[in-house]
Amino acid sequence: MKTRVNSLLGTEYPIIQGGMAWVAEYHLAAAVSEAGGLGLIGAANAPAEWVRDQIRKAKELTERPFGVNIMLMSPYADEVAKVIAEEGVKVVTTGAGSPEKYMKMWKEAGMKVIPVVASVALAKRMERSGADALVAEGCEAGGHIGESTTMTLVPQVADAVQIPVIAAGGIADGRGIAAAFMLGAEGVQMGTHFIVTDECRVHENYKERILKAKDIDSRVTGRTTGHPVRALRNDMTKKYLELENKGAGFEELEQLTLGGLRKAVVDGDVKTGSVMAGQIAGLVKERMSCKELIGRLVKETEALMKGCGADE
Ligand code: TUI
Repeated sequence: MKTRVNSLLGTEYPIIQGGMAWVAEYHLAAAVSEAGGLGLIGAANAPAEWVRDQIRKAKELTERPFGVNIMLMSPYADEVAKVIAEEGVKVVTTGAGSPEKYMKMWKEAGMKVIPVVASVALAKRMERSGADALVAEGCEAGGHIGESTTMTLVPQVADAVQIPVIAAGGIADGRGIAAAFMLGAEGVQMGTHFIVTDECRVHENYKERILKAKDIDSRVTGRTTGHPVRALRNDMTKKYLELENKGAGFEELEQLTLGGLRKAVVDGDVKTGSVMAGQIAGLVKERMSCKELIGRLVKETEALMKGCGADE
């Protein structure tokens, strides 16, 4: 499992943990990096000083490289963008927008910049503006999503750019990783499976909801508002979709999800909170440490890649 992504990130394996809002805090990020992947701290909607504190705490737990994910719709995005450069973070990934305006500052700080894209058009734009690699995220992913599936997006992005492509959305085991490689990716980003690891400090109810999820248990809310979000079905998604079908407006729908992720992650309210997770939740059946998970992923992938020229 050696690709251009390992050398770019300075990690043992080309496996990135997604920068999940509220979920991806420093304990998880440091554990993933210690296990040979790239851990990410999810800055989400948090203020810049919270992010600075998280970075410093992660550094106390690991000397290995880790990154920060910036959610570009955050009101604090500008400040967070500066803080991560000041703190010497090695890798930044971005979501829910275009990070062009920060690119010069980050490159001057020697950072590796990896925008998450959901289209070929944005992929090309990001390459032109100096991105080092891309995460091509299909709509099987949890949270805020684009239109295309991983199966269709990854090969089209891989054909459109020269920089390495990291596949995300719908990957939780070695079969998914090997498949992503076949589609032209040189690395993967995974979220859902990392939520149930021992080092991930979300509420037990959140983990249990993922472990019990079936293949058809996720729902996409917010298609009508232009902010589609995938989460596991519950009272909240049911009500949201009913209202959406009745033509409810943005304000009314927003009331249903306001603070919903915090409610699920911190308070364990998986009935009315927002249990963001990918479609692959149905495949996630076991808890383990980040080290065990990454060890298994690597073993499974390498077994499948034998005969594909990987070790020849
Ligand atoms: O960003 C994500 N996933 C997220 S962000 C998030 S925080 C949130 N919380 C509550 C409600 C809504 C969001 C939860 N999950 N993934 C990366 C991603 N980026 N997926 C899709 C995109 C994307 C979409 C459109 C990136 C760029 C884009 O267009 C930008 C442009 O300017 O063309």
